[in-house]
Order: sequence, then structure tokens, then C-alpha cells
Amino acid sequence: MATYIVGDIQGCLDELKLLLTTVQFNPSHDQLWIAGDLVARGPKSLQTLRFVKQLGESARIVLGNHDLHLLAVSLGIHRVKEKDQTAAIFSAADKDELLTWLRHQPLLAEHDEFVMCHAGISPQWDLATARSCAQEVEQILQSDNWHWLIKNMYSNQPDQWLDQLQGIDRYRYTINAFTRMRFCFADARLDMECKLPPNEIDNDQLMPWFDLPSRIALDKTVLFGHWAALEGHTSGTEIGLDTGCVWGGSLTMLRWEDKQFFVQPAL
Ligand SMILES: [Mn+2]
Repeated sequence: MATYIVGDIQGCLDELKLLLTTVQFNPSHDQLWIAGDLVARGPKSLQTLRFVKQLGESARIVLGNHDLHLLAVSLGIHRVKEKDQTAAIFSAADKDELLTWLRHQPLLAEHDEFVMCHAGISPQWDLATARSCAQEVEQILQSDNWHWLIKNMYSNQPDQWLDQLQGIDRYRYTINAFTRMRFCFADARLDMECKLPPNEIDNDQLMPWFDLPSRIALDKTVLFGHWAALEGHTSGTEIGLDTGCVWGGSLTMLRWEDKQFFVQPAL
């Protein structure tokens, strides 16, 4: 039994399958954890959803911003972005099953030794707060009220966590932290604009969410994706797995038990 965690697939299913062959993944006793953004710019977004869904209990996924965007498109709230290759999903015979399955995936997944989410854990949260905030949003996403949530989730405000946040403000902060965050300001406000690698920013007010000095320490390693410009990141307590396969980089997979990385260059 081995646990494999992979970064953003974004429809790059061929690279994923090559990695699974490399590691001799066996769905009857191994687990594949996927750090979100299953779909978007890559050529096989529809096939990726089908492939991961049929893995059933042997796959654990969390939602990324592109996955949530797909749900927004399905409701007519947004249109398919020009560069996304997701249109085929909306004319597929199994569209409803796939989207319903996607909507029932969490924002945070937990292993005995690590947690996985798409962008990261808010530097203002301990693990208990992260868990309960994730659950609040997941419950709505899985309810008949999910249209309301998706329709109202698009805004960068509030950009700072307060325990007393309520309703959509609270859910929006939660969604933005788990699925969109990269840099924070020194006071822990989330910046939603900058996508550069940390060593290229000339704004000394911004720092990666995981480097914020006031960040609450967590007792588990955080595995995340979303930030291709990091080109992977390993510090011991945070491991970034997005190495930009869809941008011509590579797909990175970590075997948790022996901490071995497997890298498949983009085809
Ligand atoms: Mn993302």
C-alpha cells in the first residue's frame, strides 16, 4: 500500500497515466491523492474527470479554483474561458454524473500525517479552524443551495480572516484561501493578484502564505498545488506539487511513504 500525491493535472491525463505506470500504481491497494485543478487548459479535461471518478475509493481529491469555475460554467454564471479545453464536458452524456461527483469533493483532505488542499491553509488558521471552515463550505456545495454559493463566491473580499465572519463573507474567504491564495501581506491579508515566483517580486510587502512570520504553526505537513511559478516547493512542513505540466513544465508526484518524487515532463 502506497500513497501518491500529484499536483495540478489540468487535463494532462496522458502524463498522469505515464506516472501511474512508472510507479506501478495499483488501485486495489494504492491511493492517489490529487491536489485540485483536474481540469482547464489541458487537452483531456473530460477524460481526466472520468478517469479519476472511476478510481472510486482509491482516489482522494480536493477542489481547485478551476474545478469551481467549471461548476460556475455549468450554472451559466460564467462562460468557458477562451483557453480552457472544458467545452466537451458540457456536451458529454455523463456530464451530470461528473459534475455532481465533482461538487461532492472536499476543499481539504486529511491523512494521518499530512493535509492536502489546492492553494494552502490560511496563515491565520490552526488545523481545527481549517477543518471546520472547509466543512461549512462543503456542506453547502453538496446541498441544493450550491447555486447560491457558486454565484456569490466571486470576490476578493473579505481578504482577512475574522472569527466573527458570517455567511457568504465567511464562505468566500474560505474558498479564496483554500483555492486561490498565493501571497499574503504582513498583516495576513490575502493578495489575489500576484502570480510571480517569490524571488521575482519587487514588492517587499508580499510574502508566500507559508512564509508569513505570524502564521499559525500546524502539526501536519501541508501538500498543495496551484502555484506553478514556485516550480515545486519543499520545506518539510509545506510541499508544493504544481510544476506546471499544462504550461510545458512537468507533472510531479510524491510517494509519501519514502518521500520519493516522480516527475513526468509535459508531452
Ligand atoms: Mn489553481
